[in-house]
Amino acid sequence: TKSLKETLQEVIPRKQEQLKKLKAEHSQTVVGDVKVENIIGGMRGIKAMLWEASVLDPNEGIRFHGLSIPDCQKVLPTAPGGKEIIAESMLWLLLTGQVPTEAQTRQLSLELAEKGDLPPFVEKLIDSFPATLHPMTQLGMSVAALNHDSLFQAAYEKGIKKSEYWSHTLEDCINLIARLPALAARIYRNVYKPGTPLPPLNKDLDLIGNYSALLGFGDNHNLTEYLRLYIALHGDHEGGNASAHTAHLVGSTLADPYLSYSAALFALAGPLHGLANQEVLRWQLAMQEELGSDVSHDQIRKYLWKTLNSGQVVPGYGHGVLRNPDPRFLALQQFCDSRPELEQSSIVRLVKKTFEVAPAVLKEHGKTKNPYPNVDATSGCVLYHYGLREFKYYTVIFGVSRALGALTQQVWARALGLPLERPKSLSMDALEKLIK
Ligand code: FAM
Repeated sequence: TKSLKETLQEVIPRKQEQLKKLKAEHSQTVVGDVKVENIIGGMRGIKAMLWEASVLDPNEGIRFHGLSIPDCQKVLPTAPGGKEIIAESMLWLLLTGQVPTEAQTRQLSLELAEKGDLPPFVEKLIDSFPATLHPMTQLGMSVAALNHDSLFQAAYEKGIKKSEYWSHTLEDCINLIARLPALAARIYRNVYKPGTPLPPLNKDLDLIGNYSALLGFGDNHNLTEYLRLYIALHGDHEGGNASAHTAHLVGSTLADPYLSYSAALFALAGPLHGLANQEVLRWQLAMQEELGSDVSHDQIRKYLWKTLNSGQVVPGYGHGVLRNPDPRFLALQQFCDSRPELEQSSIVRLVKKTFEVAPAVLKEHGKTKNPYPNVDATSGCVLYHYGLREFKYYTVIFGVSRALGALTQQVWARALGLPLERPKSLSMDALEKLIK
């Protein structure tokens, strides 16, 4: 079976050709205009960067090389004995644009398990963090420290041709993804279950099968399957979201993938981005605390207005691009609908009931361009139901996942020879001079 690298060796020249043609024939073609509202509004909606693996349609949601989430659930290989898509088959699709065979998927799982051990100094670094240091800070610092072993950086210092950047980058990316389960699970064990043993990586398991086992949930088949789906779905969401864009920008300076992804994790740690899944649980549990476990639509409506009138956002709702319910939200809800014990879970039911009233409230409130749920509105409730209750850890799981998309782009940005990113900034005075 053709390896990931051999498959990329075939695909990359075709995409390089496509870029060359675009440059030759269209570099001066205008694709949109820039208004003052874009400059002062966080560059919302400006078409300004290349990102190969996925494109986000405001109404339809994400497509990975043209495949919707239901398409992926039909064609991407699962774990042995599992039903949900897994990190390895999603990573293969993101990187190559092709659906891997079962054999290629198993080969990649084995390679990741073989490369998953942490350097002792990183284990000591993680063990030195106080349990009060936020898990996302610990994750970002530990990923940065792994740059100690960056093959791209070592090769770059020796002097390599631009045409070789992508293969050294790929090696770093595979090594980093392989190490995320041990890294993220060690943080979880230190903060929440100090002293419990961490099992060695199991060569017969997929990446997230190992991650679930290291978290101590290996015997919970449903939670392991949920983590597989959760991590496959959160892997990539176009290039402009804060974590993906950060990795892309930092990588464009030829900082290695470890430094680039570490930077991305600190973007993910923001409450308006990845930390929202923590904030959703905090908000849902506070609502349950106040209203009891069998909450009516009207009580939820009142609670939503209380949140809004106190000047807070409703976490898990709204989106910078989406203008419909997030298909990732719908896919995770489907996971719940297909499992009776989840249908009866009070926290899962509360998320569902909130979805039945929140859009109308946000529409009436009148500010949110997208009054519908994003993936964070539901991603944590199943973890909570199955006993992974430490919701300050939830964004770390998101951080394990987002590596799939952000690191895919590191390989492609190097393979396409994309330059250093450097948009033009203006002061308000300069802007006023420009528009007068
Ligand atoms: N609840 C209350 N107000 C909201 C809101 C929400 N869920 N979403 C947006 N708004 C407000 C927003 O604060 C802004 O108000 P101001 O003019 O007073 O600043 C107004 O509506 C227009 O904002 P927008 O254009 O609709 O949204 P943005 O593109 O500026 O921001 C989000 C997008 C996601 C940051 C925003 O919807 C939000 O804060 N959502 C809640 C936090 C959240 O769920 N984030 C996770 C997003 C998820 F996709 C992810 O990255 N993991």
